[in-house]
Amino acid sequence: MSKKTPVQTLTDDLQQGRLSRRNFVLQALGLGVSLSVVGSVLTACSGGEEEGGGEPTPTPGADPAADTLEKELRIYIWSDYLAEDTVPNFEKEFGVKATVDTYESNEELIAKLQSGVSGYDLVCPSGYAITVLSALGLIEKLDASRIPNLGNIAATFRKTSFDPNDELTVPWQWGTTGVAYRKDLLPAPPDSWAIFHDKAHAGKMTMMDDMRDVVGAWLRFRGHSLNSKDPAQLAQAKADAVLAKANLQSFLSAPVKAQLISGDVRVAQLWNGDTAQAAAENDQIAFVLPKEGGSIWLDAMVMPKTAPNKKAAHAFLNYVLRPEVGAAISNATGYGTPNERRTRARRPLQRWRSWSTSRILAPMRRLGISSGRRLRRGD
Ligand code: SPD
Repeated sequence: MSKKTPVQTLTDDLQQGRLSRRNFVLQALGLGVSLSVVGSVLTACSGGEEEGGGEPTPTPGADPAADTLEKELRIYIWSDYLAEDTVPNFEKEFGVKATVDTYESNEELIAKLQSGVSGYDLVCPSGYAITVLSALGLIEKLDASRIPNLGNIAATFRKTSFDPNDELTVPWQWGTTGVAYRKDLLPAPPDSWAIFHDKAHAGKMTMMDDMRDVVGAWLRFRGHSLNSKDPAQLAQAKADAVLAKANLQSFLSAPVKAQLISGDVRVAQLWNGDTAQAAAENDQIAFVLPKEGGSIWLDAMVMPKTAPNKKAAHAFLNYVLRPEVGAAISNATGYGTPNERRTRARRPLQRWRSWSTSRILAPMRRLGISSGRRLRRGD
């Protein structure tokens, strides 16, 4: 009889109710299991124990404007994920001084929150990272009565796998992961993840500093699900990733934009919006979803349990859900807004015409991945 690995034992203990979700996460991370795998196991074993780590801290008053806000707000968010005036306009209108710090990966964010001393009021993880933060009891339920603009969110972005009861999250932006490339430095657009195995571009390519997206790309390359837990499929994805690594300049996410613009990098695994931002600086930059498929993801704002300024945090969430504020963020970032309320402010989105949702999602539809249904983690 084959012996169980420590991870299988943990998973069995979680499934059989011998281990709490929180202890599962702590022990699995201690064994070096990646966040994305931890998130997948938690989602697969969801049900029973309540997510969100218990009762919310009460926030008095039903009217968001009824009581005085704290004077400060601290936000921790991905780089290049706000419009220039999003925070200054909030500060002016609400009399709150806001600080924004940035990170480049979900792992960086989770490590900061696990340290227990972040002092942040709002953070913006991707779906699978929210599952992990929730199981660790690090995030707080939101007080919906303080966010009347929740009604502006399209149904597609509600009741997600990582927040099935809409208690923890306010969706921020959604996008896709594919390949950014320099049209003038390649003979033809790369149409497959195989480009990263091509020695002809060795030293001129990067993949992202993102375990889920890198492993996901190589799983898709072989026709497997992004959520595969099959050991043989994962071993093959690892072998493909190691093969690609020999050709990579580095593993780099948003900061690769500067190298794409300069031409130091000509092929980069990247998100559509960051690619659009780079293309605004250099029109030789384009984006493609490989024929094997990429990923579609959703990032959402959540409030850490330790947030010192909870009322100001709720006020900010309600503010960014105004249609014109959401549209301005999308205009600046090139990503999709989950806000479905129409606004004239959406017109400038034409700036991103070639990056439009329908254009980007067309190849996904051909692969049977439709934007018209609720998002599931890893779709
Ligand atoms: N510049 C902001 C990019 C945000 C990307 N978040 C998505 C991560 C998907 N793994």
